[in-house]
Order: sequence, then C-alpha cells, then structure tokens
Amino acid sequence: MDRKKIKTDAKKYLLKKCRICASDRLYTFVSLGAMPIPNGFLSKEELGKKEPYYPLETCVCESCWLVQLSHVIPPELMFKNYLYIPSTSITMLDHFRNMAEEAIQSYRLKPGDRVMDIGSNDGSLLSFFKEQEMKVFGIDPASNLAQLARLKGIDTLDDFFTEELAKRVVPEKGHAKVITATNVVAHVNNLHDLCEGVRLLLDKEGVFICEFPYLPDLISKNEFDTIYHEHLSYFSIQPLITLFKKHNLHIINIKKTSVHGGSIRIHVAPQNSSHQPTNRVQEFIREEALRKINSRSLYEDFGRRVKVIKRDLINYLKKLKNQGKKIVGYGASAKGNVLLNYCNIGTNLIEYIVDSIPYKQGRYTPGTHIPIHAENKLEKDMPDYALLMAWNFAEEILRKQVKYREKGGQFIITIPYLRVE
Ligand code: JHZ
Repeated sequence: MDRKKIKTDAKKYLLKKCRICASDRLYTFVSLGAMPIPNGFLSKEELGKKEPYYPLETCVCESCWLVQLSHVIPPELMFKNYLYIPSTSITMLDHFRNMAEEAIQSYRLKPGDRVMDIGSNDGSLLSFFKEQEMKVFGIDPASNLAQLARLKGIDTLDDFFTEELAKRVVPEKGHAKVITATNVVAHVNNLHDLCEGVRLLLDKEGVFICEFPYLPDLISKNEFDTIYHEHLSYFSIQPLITLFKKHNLHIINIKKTSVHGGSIRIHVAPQNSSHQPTNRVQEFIREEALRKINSRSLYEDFGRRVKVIKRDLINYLKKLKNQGKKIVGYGASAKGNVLLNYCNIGTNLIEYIVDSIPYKQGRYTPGTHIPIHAENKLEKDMPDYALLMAWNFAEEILRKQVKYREKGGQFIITIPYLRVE
C-alpha cells in the first residue's frame, strides 16, 4: 500500500447485529476491499496528504434478510459537505416533478398543507410542492446544500434527521400530510430512530413516501458499484415490513421506478390511519420469494459474478491500451469511484474523467487520483473510448454526446454487462 493510504481499523466500524432485527446471523457475500469514501474528491493540494481507506464489504441478515454493509463509517465523514446534487440531471428533475405530482394527486394535497423532505438536498423536490402552494420544510445535514435550498426560498434545517429532531420540529412546524425521503433511508444507520421520528412528524392520516434502489434489481443487474460506504442498507420489501411493523407503521403502496438502476417508491402510513395496503405489497412479497431473496445461494452467485465483471473489464481496458487507444471516464460518480478502486483502475488506464458538476472539475478521484475536467473536453480531445461511470444516466449522456459518437467516439458501459455503444 503506498505511503499515503491509511488502512483504518476495520474492527472499529464492524456491524455486530442486523440494524432491523438485531440478529447476529450476518453472512458476508461480497468484499470490494478497502477504499476511500466514494465522494471524497481531492483538490490538487490534498493529493499529497494521507487518505483513509475504509473496508467495503456486504452481508445479508439470515433472519430478516436485510442486506447491509458489514462496517458503518461515521456519517459526519460523508454528509456534512455533500456533493451529490440530483438537480444537475434532467432525468432526476423530471423524476422529482413526477413524484410531487403523484403525491399531490394520490393524497389530494391542497394549498397550505405541510410537506416535509428528509434528506432534502438543494430543495429540488420540495420546490415542486412549493409551486403548488404547499407549506414545505426540508431537513438535510449538508450545510452547503441547505444554503442552496434557502436561496430558492425552501425553509431548511441543516441537521441529521432523528426522533429528537422531530420532537423539536413538531411544536414549530406542525405535522406533515406527506413526508418524502429520496435516496436517504438507505444511508441511515439507526432505522428505528428514523421510524419513530417519522411517526412523530406525520399527521394521523399522513403518508411517508420514500424511494431507494431496489435490492433485487441490484443483484439481477450486477450493480455492485452501487455498494459503497454511504449506502448502509440495500432494501427489499420483506425486511422493511419487519421494520415498519415495530413502529406501528405499514406499507400501503409500492411503485417501481427506473432511476439509479432500478428503485422502488414505497408509501408508508400509521397502522391506525384509514390507509389500507393495496395488493401491490403482496405481489412484491411473492415476487421476492420467487427471486429467492431469502436464500444464501442468490448472494453467493452475485459475489461470483462481481469477480468476473472485474476481471473482464480490466482485461478489456488493458487490451485497448495495448492497441494504443486513448480511454477516459465519463461521470465522476460515487459508484464510478467504487468501480475504479475495486478494479484498481488509475491513470495507467483512464487518462482523465469529464463531469458536469463544477465543484468536481479540477479535482481528483479518491484513491485513484484521476483528474476531472468539464464535459466539453470530450469532444475537443476526442479520446477513442469513454468509460461510462454514471450508467444510471446513460440515455441522457449518450444523447448529449451524439457529436462525440458521430465522430467515432465510443462509450464503454459495464452494467449489467460489458458492452460498447
Ligand atoms: P450520480 C447517487 O450516487 C447519489 P452517484 C446517492 N449516493 C445515491 O444514493 C445514489 O445515486 C442512488 C455526472 N453527470 O450522482 C454528475 C455528467 O457528468 O448519479 C455526477 O457527478 N453529465 C445519494 O454519485 C455523476 O455524473 C450528465 O449529463 O453514484 C452522476 O453521479 C449527467 C446527467 C451527470 O451517482
């Protein structure tokens, strides 16, 4: 290990019991090795400094079948100054608009109704509710993002969501008809505290709408690069039913969405509300049993496939380099950094990465130290290949880079299988 890498003490962060059912029957099925936190982009000055490496390993609880990371990294290391801004993508903005419209129609929200968003980021989702004159309130620990939200007129509290915070918020902001949470529940270590806080904040007829990547899609589409330190849990419906039941909450509806490689949007209500589960819940439970999410073999097969994908990608990139081809990366995403560090791909194979987020341009990827430039460098420089590290936006990016492709540039896409487009 080179002198700058600091291998942290894995035992210090080891998960000893399942975060939903407290069982210690945790079966480890994939290890991606030790690597820096995935959004830890470095300035030029930071390149010479020491870089902490944390273990990245995934286990499944053989009692409630929650898939989760085997180590829990302190959240303040990852979320106090956060670089994921979904509103930089047209795909995600459209997605949030749809989510707000669906909630307003489903629950007949009217002007003045209170809507809150946990993990509200830069306020993009809440702004669609605000347009319809709802009273909105955001909660997000990232001070940099809370500031952006406030500039949009979105009332935001920059703190981690907890039951204790909910107790402070209710007297001032009242109860919410709808609480949303997109790509945040999977990042929370204490899910029981989260559920208690949601129950306190919710109106007695209120609904909690949360969305996150769906484990069966991750497994079936080999999306191993979405396994990283931010994502503590990888949800299927079965363990969520166990979780919510412990807090007198229940899932009343579920919708599949395509974002982030396949996600689900679940609607959760107090058990003593008038909301009753639709048959979608039972359909998902039956489907998950058919896909064997509660069998060790599913996870063992996945672990084997991950190793094959790594081997094939490295061999392919080395073959192109030996042919004198120029290869860059496209989309400096967290998942892209997992792929690079797991496959040990650095500037020996990828010369630079282009990305649309100004903050990331001029910085370097964590661990692999590949320079990041603005997107317009791609067509100017015309490398032979671009490894798509934001495959969740493949359609939007390939559409944006039609000229690069017309001039002969090609995208290498690794998920769900290695291909060139
Ligand atoms: P991005 C995200 O992870 C965020 P990430 C989060 N960790 C999560 O839970 C999962 O998804 C589900 C760039 N880009 O944010 C912008 C272009 O360059 O989708 C981003 O840096 N051009 C909360 O970080 C990156 O790609 C474009 O046209 O793995 C995308 O990263 C577009 C659309 C994006 O994934």
